[in-house]
Amino acid sequence: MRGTTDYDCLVIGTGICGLYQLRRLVDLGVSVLAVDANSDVGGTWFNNRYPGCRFDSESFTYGYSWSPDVLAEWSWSERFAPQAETFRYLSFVADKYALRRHIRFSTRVVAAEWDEDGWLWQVEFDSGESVTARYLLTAMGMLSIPTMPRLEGIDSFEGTALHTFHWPDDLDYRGQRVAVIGTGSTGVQVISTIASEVEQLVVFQLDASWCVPLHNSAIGAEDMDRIRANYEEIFRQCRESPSGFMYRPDRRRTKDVSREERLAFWEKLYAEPGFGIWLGNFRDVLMDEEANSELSDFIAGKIRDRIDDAEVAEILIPKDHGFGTKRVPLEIGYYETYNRGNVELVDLNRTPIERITPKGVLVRDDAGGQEFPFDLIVFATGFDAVTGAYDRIGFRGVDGVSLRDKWSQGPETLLGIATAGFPNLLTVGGPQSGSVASNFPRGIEDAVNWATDFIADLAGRGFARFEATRDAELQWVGHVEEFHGNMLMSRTKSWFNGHNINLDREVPKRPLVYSGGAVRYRRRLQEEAAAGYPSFVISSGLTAELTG
Ligand code: NA7
Repeated sequence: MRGTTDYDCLVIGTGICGLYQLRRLVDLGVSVLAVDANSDVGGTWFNNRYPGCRFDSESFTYGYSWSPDVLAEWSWSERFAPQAETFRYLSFVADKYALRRHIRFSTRVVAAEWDEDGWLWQVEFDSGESVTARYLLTAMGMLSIPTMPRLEGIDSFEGTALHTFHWPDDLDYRGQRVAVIGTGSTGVQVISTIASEVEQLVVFQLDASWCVPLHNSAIGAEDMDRIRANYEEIFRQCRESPSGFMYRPDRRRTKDVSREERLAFWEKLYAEPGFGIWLGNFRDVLMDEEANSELSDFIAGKIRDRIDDAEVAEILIPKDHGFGTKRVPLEIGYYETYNRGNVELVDLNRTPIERITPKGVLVRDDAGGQEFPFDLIVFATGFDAVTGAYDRIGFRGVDGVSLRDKWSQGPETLLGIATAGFPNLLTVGGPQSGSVASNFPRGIEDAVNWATDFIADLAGRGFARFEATRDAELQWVGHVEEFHGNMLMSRTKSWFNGHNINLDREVPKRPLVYSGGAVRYRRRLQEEAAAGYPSFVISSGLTAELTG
């Protein structure tokens, strides 16, 4: 054991991942501090308070599976719970396990430097304070750094302008003239929620999203009793599904059945709640162009059916990617919103934004330009996804190497949980892990359990330093690339691939997400542990170095 430290473990972030990680480490009996830039727990569910923000994962498959007490005591009120309820849920868990006393809130980590002499992380906060920890665990979420468009005049606007991530609780938008820029999952939720309450809503759309109905419903006391009695089976289904949801791809290929049967199957999926039409579809629809194209035509038909104005419908049908090859937003009456008299759609591919003016938004059109006046401009323009939170912290590993430099072409990780050259760092639920492209909580429970068992194992054997080997890391990155390359998703301009026009950087060359599925990911983690962690060099500092 080298230098002494303030803490055995430091956890960055107390969202759904960090809270559980904290709970496991407290339980393990190690000394642990968690820090969060926010003033309370909840991460994504603390920050995103925009109108309409809610799950599109079923509430009862998003909640933690690890606590029988929480499962017994907590009741969800809707199949897809709104943000406020999810925040309450995480707060309830924090209270129940008295986790807040281990958390330093309103504290942002700005730098983390590996000290090779002491075998410890020196972690610096925005307050200027710093602490040391033997192990550093990052639970920073994958969409925690919002990005604003780079538009001329953006600071000149005299009304209210904000990113959806920073929506204040007391913002009254009723009766106002509102712009929403961006039509991903967030924009779609905001638009359909506020349209009936504002005087005028203008939606500025770059590329359209393929949206399908959420079909939300209330969960009554009896429903909740049934869910509770069924939790074991629900979580079993999630565990056995590649997506981590209850939906499993149908074993058939699109062309295994007649066109009538396919259409009937798609009608059924379209009428059902949740992600079934995306994740429970024929097994080739997200990999085979022809299969995907036929499904896309089916969804396009649904969009046309729901919109009165044929021209507006055409603008809302994506032309640059097939259904499901980007994150599919689930919606409540989204398309019908465009049938309202107070809602207008601006296609930015035809009439791009020239600038933000003191009064509103100026677009360039054939006639020269048109200015839309607004009281409120909402930027639903997405995030510096997956690696953004890592890039914002000055991580320095062995020999002072910067993580930002190492990942400048995209992340390189071992099992999405460690990276060579950065000893004693566990990127829980991080880039290239199984949680990123699947039902997040299901994936993070696997990662947190693995990380905790790893630390317990190291402590039990008197080891104080671990580092992923470069060979094992390259193998994992190759494996991630292979699976990613098979998916049509790998070719789209989406945050899954690090595409973001608001950032001054190239699109990463390496995948940010693991597309091999949650089942395979869990198996790989388990194999690594069962084999005694052969992908790491593990050292005690007292005896000769051992390779795991
Ligand atoms: P997304 O899915 O990244 O969507 C961002 C949207 O904003 C998307 O429609 C973008 O168009 C649009 N955008 C981004 N920058 C601009 C500029 N500069 N001008 C106009 N339009 C722009 O983020 P969300 O917050 O909706 O969803 C993130 C995840 O949260 C979601 O996937 C769920 O997992 C929960 P583009 O697509 O680039 O053409």
